[in-house]
Amino acid sequence: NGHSSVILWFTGLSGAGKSTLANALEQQLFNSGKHSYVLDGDNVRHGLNKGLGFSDEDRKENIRRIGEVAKLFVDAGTIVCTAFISPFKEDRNRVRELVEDGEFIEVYVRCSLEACEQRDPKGLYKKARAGEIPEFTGISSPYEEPDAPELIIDSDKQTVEESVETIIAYLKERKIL
Ligand code: GGZ
Repeated sequence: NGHSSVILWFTGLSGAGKSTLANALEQQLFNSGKHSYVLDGDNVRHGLNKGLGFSDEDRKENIRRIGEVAKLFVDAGTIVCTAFISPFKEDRNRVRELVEDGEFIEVYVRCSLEACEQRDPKGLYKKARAGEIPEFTGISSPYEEPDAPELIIDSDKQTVEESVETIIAYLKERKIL
């Protein structure tokens, strides 16, 4: 329905590949002359949301603020890709309601806990299993799968390039690109 700036909201477990995918998409969009911006833990949790931890309450506030910032990007006419676990349905749906119909595109980066745990690029799952990180998503804190995401990317079956192509095709079909 003709919106040119949208929120691509990537959700999924730690290690599922949300940031990797969001950054690869941003690069691909840039190459085709379309400006976008990635919000992820690196530029949000260390700045705006410094001081928030990983309790249910803090995650909720983390997502609320990110949603508000993402809305500002949409207002400014920019495609924004957000890459946060965002484990709670209610919090994601609240962001969906912040913007116009069609402006929130939920991308579920689906990957089994087993595969994420096997990848464990930062050794966090190992620490969580050892009890060194409390409330770790998938281990000791819940992840609620989306009921009706606009897109599902099976990151343990699709390459990053294939996944980016899937998203680009969706955006073209929706006339966003
Ligand atoms: C989950 C944690 C935790 C706990 C630190 N649970 O793989 P990463 O390292 O780079 O991504 C994870 C990131 C999750 O932050 P989010 O802002 O995306 O989470 S949420 O949306 O739930 O607010 C992980 C690291 O932070 N990390 N402790 N306990 N992930």
